[in-house]
Amino acid sequence: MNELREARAEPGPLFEAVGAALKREIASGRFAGLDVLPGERELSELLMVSRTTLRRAIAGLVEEGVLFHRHGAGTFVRRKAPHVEQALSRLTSFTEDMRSRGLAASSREIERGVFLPTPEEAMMLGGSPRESVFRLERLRLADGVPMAMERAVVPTRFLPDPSRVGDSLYAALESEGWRPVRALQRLRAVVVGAAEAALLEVPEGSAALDIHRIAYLADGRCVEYTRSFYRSDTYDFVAELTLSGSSA
Ligand code: 16G
Repeated sequence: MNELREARAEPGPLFEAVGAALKREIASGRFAGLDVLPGERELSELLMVSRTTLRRAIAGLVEEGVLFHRHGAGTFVRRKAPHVEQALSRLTSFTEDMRSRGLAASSREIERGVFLPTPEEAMMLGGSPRESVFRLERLRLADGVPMAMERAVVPTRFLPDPSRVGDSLYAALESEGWRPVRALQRLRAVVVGAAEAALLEVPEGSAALDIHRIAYLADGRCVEYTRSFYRSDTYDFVAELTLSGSSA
């Protein structure tokens, strides 16, 4: 931490110099395998600065998005998220998308169970409000970095045994013979609130894509309604456009 100590010699307010030095350390990969920053006491002793100065330096880096707080767990270094280009014309699953890019897909489950649909879900699925749905809300990660939050609902008649849904919802639907073949998707830009920001590990107020997907079987029945929030810094959705009436 010699470099951090040298921060004291830099001109300007001390907390800014400490912040800049911490940033250099992070960029050099010092905390790479660790993710969580050492505790306040340890850092302030190493830097020979007061806890107040350290706190101001850390607050500045949180504002810049270099660090983030996780309630009750400490201050973490924001990991660099993979950047993904996603064709809007292909009906693929998150697991397949990540795998095809050599990234390891994983999920953190937030909610899973069989429920009666909310009025919005029943409407989107075009079904009866009395027909139960399997609801699965997950944080989706690529190489351990949060990319999106997804809340999927599937009428239980297509998934009679939801406990068999493992890492991939589409794989489970495929094994039942109900994999969707067509989908309508609506995307719009939103700003994430505190709860989503904490899960997605982005600063509160960051931009995200709010995506609604309604997916259908070949016979036109609706099999899935999913609402997702995709981090806008990790995803580019790419659409191919052709001249109307062109045969190409
Ligand atoms: C994608 C889909 C989502 C689908 C999920 C299945 C978008 C915007 N969303 O993330 O609707 O439920 O894939 O992924 O593309 P899984 O098979 O890995 O669970």
